[in-house]
Amino acid sequence: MNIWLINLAGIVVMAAIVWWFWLSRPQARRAVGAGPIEIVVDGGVYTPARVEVPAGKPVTLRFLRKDANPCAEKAVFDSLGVSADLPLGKPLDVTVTPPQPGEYEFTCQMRMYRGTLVAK
Ligand SMILES: [Cu+2]
Repeated sequence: MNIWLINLAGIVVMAAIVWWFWLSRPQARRAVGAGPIEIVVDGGVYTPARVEVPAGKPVTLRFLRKDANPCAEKAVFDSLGVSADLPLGKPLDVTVTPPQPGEYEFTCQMRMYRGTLVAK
């Protein structure tokens, strides 16, 4: 095979990896209801990855981690000063209070898993 073609294939794969982990924007969205909001941690994505919540009120997110990869072991709400260790296969409730309307990101410690709290 042509060496340039091989290089090109490598670049395409790297671009796809960069896009998947750092650039893609999750579209899933769910409005808050009563009780904890379940978020599944698996396959490199939080499901749902976008959660609408009321601003100024405590909201409980129930993380269910199915991914054994150490990459998935933390949920960090950087802007809210909250960090949680997620047990594998066991739900963990994390309560946060977004102080005002806006978007609050939550991620794994390496920022590969990424989700957004949308406070309204
Ligand atoms: Cu990670």
